[in-house]
Amino acid sequence: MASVAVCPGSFDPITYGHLDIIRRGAKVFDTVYVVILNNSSKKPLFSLEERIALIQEVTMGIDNVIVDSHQGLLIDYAKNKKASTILRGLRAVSDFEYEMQITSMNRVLDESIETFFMMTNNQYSFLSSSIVKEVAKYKGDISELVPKAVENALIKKFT
Ligand code: COD
Repeated sequence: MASVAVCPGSFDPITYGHLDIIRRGAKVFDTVYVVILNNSSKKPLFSLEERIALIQEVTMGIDNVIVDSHQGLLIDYAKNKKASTILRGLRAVSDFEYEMQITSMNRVLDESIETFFMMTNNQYSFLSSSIVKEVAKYKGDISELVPKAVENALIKKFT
């Protein structure tokens, strides 16, 4: 049976850290749904449509990646796509508590769907969408942190 994973996030905007997890996940699973969901503790800078377009552009060469969005629970989306796995990235110990909380909650909602974690690539261990937005806001160089399309979109946002 084909393996299906869901890689969920806010992706506001997608960074090289996210992209690394998506690329590596796409080598492990037959299909990876990259899905934008609502994180109620975050207020996005980019609209849903802008975030989808950016992810589509930077994942264009990865054939088994599908970009999508969902306005509800992650676990319902995963069930609907018949996914066996939720794929998340882990950077530092600071991610652990939050990830454990949402993984446990998702397991209460449906214990048949497993969450797999991939350790960040060392070079992206400090990288987050928030830090990129902060640097872009004050006109710092973000070319090593995000793909060109995202860099241009951020420059436009803060001009
Ligand atoms: N290196 C490796 N991984 C990274 C890096 C990096 N540099 N940066 C980010 N990541 C990983 C994150 O650890 C995460 O796994 C993924 O990429 C996405 O990160 P974000 O920050 O874009 O997304 P989040 O954490 O805001 O996503 C949270 C969700 C939107 C998935 C969550 O809020 C959710 O599931 N919402 C839907 C409602 C729901 O089902 N809630 C119940 C669960 S409690």
